[in-house]
Amino acid sequence: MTNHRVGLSLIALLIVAMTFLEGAIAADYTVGDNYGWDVPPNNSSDFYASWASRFEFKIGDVAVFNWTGVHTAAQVTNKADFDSCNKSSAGIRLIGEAGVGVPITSEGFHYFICTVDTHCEQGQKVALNVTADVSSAPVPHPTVFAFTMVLSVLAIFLSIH
Ligand SMILES: *[C@@H]1O[C@H](CO)[C@@H](O)[C@H](O)[C@H]1NC(C)=O
Ligand SMILES: *[C@@H]1O[C@H](CO)[C@@H](O)[C@H](O)[C@H]1NC(C)=O
Ligand SMILES: *[C@@H]1O[C@H](CO)[C@@H](O)[C@H](O)[C@H]1NC(C)=O
Ligand SMILES: *[C@@H]1O[C@H](CO)[C@@H](O)[C@H](O)[C@H]1NC(C)=O
Ligand SMILES: *[C@@H]1O[C@H](CO)[C@@H](O)[C@H](O)[C@H]1NC(C)=O
Ligand SMILES: [Cu+2]
Repeated sequence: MTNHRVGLSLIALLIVAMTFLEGAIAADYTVGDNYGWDVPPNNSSDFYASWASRFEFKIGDVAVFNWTGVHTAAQVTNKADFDSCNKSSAGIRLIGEAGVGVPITSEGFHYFICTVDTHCEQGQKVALNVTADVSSAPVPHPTVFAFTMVLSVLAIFLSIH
């Protein structure tokens, strides 16, 4: 077994370890914690802003919108439409059923509103400030992960032969 091969397999193992680690670092955030996604309590229009300010969202995180009753989670593309609760915003995207998880795949602000009645105007809206921290890069695509695994196994195989 040459030093060269030992080095190669160590690098491969490191890549595998980092791949797992990156997956582990990505976090799920239930918007509003136990309160969930609803018209804010006590007319506190800054409820979700103060919730969001407690976290540093990273690419790879997932925002979970959990609700009971009649609500929606919809993403709008810009701050003006977020500020004005614009339900006819160009590019508005309805997210899905209660409990839906929205993977965050890019940095910058991500804007979500409820489109039911005046819920958004009453404060059922949240802006997530997402940063691309190098220590928590995007969760690798399964294909990339599988490819890395194959390469690693190959490198280890070569190193012991
Ligand atoms: C919320 O605001 C409405 C309208 O201003 C008011 O009638 C109501 O009492 C407020 N509720 C609370 C819990 O402060
Ligand atoms: C609403 O306000 C009341 C009275 O101030 C407080 O007891 C309650 O915890 C508040 N609810 C939430 C969800 O913050
Ligand atoms: C989602 O909401 C339901 C009903 O309020 C609650 O039982 C459940 O624990 C919530 N799930 C999360 C992840 O907060
Ligand atoms: C809402 O969005 C639509 C489509 O982008 C736009 O035409 C309209 O002016 C917006 N309304 C407000 C109040 O910003
Ligand atoms: C968004 O988050 C970044 C990194 O934490 C911070 O530097 C920036 O000031 C935030 N932007 C706003 C408008 O809060
Ligand atoms: Cu709502």
